[in-house]
Amino acid sequence: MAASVERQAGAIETGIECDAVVVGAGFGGLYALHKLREIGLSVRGLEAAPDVGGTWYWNRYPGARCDVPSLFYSYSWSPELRREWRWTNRYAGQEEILSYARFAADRLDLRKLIQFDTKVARATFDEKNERWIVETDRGGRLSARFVVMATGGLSVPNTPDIPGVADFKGAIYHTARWPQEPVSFEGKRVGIVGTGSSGIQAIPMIAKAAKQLVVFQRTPNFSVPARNRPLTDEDHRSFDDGLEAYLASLEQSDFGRVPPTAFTAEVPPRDVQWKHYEKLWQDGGSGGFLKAFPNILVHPEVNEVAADFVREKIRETVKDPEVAAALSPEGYPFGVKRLCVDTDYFDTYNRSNVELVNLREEPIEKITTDAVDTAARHFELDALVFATGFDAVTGALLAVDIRGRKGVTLKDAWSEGPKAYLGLTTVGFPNLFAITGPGSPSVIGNVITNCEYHVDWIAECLTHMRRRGLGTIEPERKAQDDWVEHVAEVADRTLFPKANSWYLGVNIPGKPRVFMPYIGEGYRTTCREIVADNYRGFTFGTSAVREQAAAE
Ligand code: N01
Repeated sequence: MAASVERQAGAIETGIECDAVVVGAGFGGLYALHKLREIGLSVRGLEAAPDVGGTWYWNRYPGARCDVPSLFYSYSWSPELRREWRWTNRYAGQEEILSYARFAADRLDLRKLIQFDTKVARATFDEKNERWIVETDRGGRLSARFVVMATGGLSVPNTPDIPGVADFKGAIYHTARWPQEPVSFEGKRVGIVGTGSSGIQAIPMIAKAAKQLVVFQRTPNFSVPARNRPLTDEDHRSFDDGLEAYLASLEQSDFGRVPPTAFTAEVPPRDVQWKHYEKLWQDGGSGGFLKAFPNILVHPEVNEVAADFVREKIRETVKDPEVAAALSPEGYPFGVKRLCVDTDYFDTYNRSNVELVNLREEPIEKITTDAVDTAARHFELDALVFATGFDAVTGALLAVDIRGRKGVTLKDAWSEGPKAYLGLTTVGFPNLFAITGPGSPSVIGNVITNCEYHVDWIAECLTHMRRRGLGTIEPERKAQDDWVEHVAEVADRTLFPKANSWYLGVNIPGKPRVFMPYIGEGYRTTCREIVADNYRGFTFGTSAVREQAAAE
């Protein structure tokens, strides 16, 4: 394998030959570049944005903040990075997380490997030469044995096609494509569509700045308080004291949101649950809630108590009972759409400049030059914010025209839903890896450590291939089908499919309704066992050996 290829600053890359192309320079892509270079591969990164950071580059809307505690939302693999970086808040804001990504890229000297402002348009597998030809929107063309898609599970924004939106003369923003320059809402009448995690974070901040804020809500969401605060020396000390155990637990971690005990655990008495939820509410954060009882995401009776608890909190917080009722999620279980974490979200509806519009009762009919018209009312606005989410998990993978063996497109291969063995590889697309792809824990839990695990797995696999002179890897059809079935079966045993969430792709018109993340326990154990069993379920090609031998 060739030595590392460095980028010529500003040049449009063409004719580059390398071992691996890494698409995306978020946390997954940056670590992939580092790790693959470390094992001796020549690597090249391509990134659509002008900078590193991935989702944290784009999602710079007011209030954007992580809901995984920052001490854990960090690379776990590097003691140096850990020593040299000090988080300031329990939950880091977007700016600080982006600074951390920049710090990691600089400290690891990765920028020279990345071509920024460059989108991958097409990746075609050249069967004869067993290489991927990667073409960019800037006319670049690279050839690589391996392609690592580190394109992120939440990176392609979803903007609903509301009649008249193109006529709106005021400013239009999407939370996932927020401008670089400061946005001022002072003195403005602002409308916001969407009350998922992004909307729930942005609404309190916009409400403080705007003259008037109209929230267009289709589905109320469960949300719990973040109780963000500055980290103290004691917090850092206690994290450091527990570090060894945390790293060991990651190694053993099975990620799963639904533990094996979920199906046998007893139903705890309502008052026991209520008391526990009260403590969790005061502590803040979503992690405790989702693990409060082993069967909380499986047993409807247990789940309903958590749902009642949050509804009660909404009633206690929101002064107008009608608004409180409209904000209360009903008809789907607690925690099976991504649980939101907020700062003063429900309290914001007590402000006199904030109005909630319940789209279940009065759907949006059209947008005009200066207003949003619902079935019942006319709202004149100066600016509109779409907090309408993403084409999640598969969106960024399918946005690239990927063609595998016999010219089959990934779009066709996944027309009935994504099919990937362990969420990493797909039949017919040799040497193409997805980091946090569908059928892996992907967007569940701590995405940074999920990414790290996939990168380590891929690096180990490529080392294995090099040692044995293997040319290609791809899954066997049966192994892939069995895994896809297993992912669905695990989800079907839980309450997750009972909500119309982006986990199922239902937010995107025409997207097959398939539960995309793997939510069972045992993911890492399964991956380890498969490797130990000589990569059970994978087929390796050996033609590169012959090529190499011929060349020598
Ligand atoms: O997107 P969402 P998000 N008309 O899909 C509504 C991560 N994240 O960007 O539910 C009217 O959750 C839609 O309504 P409905 C996190 O994983 C993390 O908020 O489809 N409304 C919903 O209310 C999160 O889950 C953090 O009925 C329309 C909203 O738009 C994921 O990103 C922060 C509509 C979309 O909610 C996505 O969150 C932010 C229409 N036509 C994001 N179309 C943290 O770490 C859609 N909606 C804290």
